[in-house]
Amino acid sequence: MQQLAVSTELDYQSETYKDAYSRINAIVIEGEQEAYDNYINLASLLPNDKEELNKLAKMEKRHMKGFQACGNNLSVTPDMEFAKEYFNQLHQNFQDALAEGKVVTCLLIQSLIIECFAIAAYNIYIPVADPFARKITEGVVKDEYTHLNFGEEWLKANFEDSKAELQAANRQNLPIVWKMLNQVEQDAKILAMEKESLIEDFMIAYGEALANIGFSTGEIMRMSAYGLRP
Ligand code: Y39
Ligand code: FE
Ligand code: FE
Ligand code: FE
Repeated sequence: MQQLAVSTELDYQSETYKDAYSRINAIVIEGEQEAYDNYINLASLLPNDKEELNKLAKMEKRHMKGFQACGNNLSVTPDMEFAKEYFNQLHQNFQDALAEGKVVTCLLIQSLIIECFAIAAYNIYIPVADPFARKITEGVVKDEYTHLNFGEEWLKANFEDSKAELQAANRQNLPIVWKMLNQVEQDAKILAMEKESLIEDFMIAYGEALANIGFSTGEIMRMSAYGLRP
């Protein structure tokens, strides 16, 4: 599926664009803030990787500031209340796993699912973003691959012990991502981001991650379509 470069047809100053941006921009800002919190919390579960995880957390904080600047640049006030609600379920599931010391579930939620969601969203956004936001997002998406890689490497090194928990956590959390995508479909479309492209890019990134960790093709097919209702 190809996304045409329609950026020249977009009016970044129109009320329609700015209204949709107030929610998408807020989601991204809230997501980056939650990613920061999640890596700080992961550092407490994984003392051996504390330094690395604190570094990833710092990157997320920088991303958040970058996206706040993107909203500012368009004179958009992000709807943070909407965004907090938007992340509520994934947030709760991460907190529950954290309280039980379930590091594998925490890694699946943040370093696989949320990072792949970010990678898909940012790659689809870059060609249609305003020039200021495009530059910021190009820098950010490179970091997200580093974050995804951290999760992949850790889970690969602990694959046999993690496998069952990964499958359970996938079952619990992947349907939430599809629901989240459906929730922003209309706003994303106004920004010239098609849901089908987002799903496709997510599936590619997530499937590759599961393969790198050690899952078979059959397992990946079952896992990545779980809860998908287009
Ligand atoms: O690791 C990260 O930086 C992830 C927090 C950021 C997630 C961003 C979520 C983007 C969803 C946007 C949906 C637009 C259609
Ligand atoms: Fe296509
Ligand atoms: Fe980030
Ligand atoms: Fe990240």
